[in-house]
Amino acid sequence: MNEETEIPQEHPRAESLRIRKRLVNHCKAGIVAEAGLVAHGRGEAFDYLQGEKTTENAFKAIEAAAAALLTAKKHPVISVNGNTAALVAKDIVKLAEVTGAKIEVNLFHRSVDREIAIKKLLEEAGAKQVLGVGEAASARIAEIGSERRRVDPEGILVADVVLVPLEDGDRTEALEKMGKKVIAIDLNPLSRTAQFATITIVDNLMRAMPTLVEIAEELKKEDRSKLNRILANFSNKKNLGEAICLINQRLLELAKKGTYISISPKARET
Ligand code: PTJ
Repeated sequence: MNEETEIPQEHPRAESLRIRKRLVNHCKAGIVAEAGLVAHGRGEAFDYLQGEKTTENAFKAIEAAAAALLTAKKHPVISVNGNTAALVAKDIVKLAEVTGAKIEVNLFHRSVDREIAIKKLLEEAGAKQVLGVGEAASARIAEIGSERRRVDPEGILVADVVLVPLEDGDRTEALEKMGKKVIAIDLNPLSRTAQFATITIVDNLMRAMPTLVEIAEELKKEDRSKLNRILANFSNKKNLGEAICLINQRLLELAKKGTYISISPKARET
């Protein structure tokens, strides 16, 4: 799949257009759900509001997420859906290697064909084992209404820490009720997922995942007491509040500067 074609290099939003093209191509290839394209649009809007960069606030959550993955008591699981596979397959594999996490396909718009296509993509990216495909998702989580309730008995069902990049809130709430730590990556700090998760990384998946790999590699060298301290000092409620304030502040600053007011500076002076 060549997502580079047809996007002019000099276009001011070339990178954003390339990512859209990649998602559309992966949708045509049966990896991304049609609804995944809509979800991406919502994410883009929130990314815009946050200046399209990893904030200090997101960095704190990434550090806590790495600590949670590295201190998992049973084993952590990275839950993969269509958008995540299309955007960060290689980082998923790297993160699984660094943290010892298992990789499980778990879809909202479930179809076995799509599960198989996602598994193949992950294997091409280097994954040795991919859970949750077809009959392997033989366990059920009763509290979840959607098709996401079908899980692998060797994966999400028994995991104590689950990373759910790009999610719908119901499953996050159900997994939390089961006593699992849920790490979400969601650009929308107001979403139900963001609000219910144990640790919410309010950042773009494409920036957050490589950073998470890097931080996990660094923290892996530290002793457990340091990791426990990072977790104890992290408050998701506080962090989400800060993420919302940051959007507010940024908009106020932009409005003050008049950056987006379409009158000439001269006219503004008068
Ligand atoms: O592949 P499937 O069948 O599991 O379907 C996946 C989708 C994404 C369709 C499903 O999980 C869904 O409907 O999700 P929602 O409820 O639309 O939520 C997606 C959230 O992810 C929204 O809050 C978006 O702001 C956010 N989001 C979208 N793209 C990104 C993102 N967050 C981080 N990075 C992104 N690139």
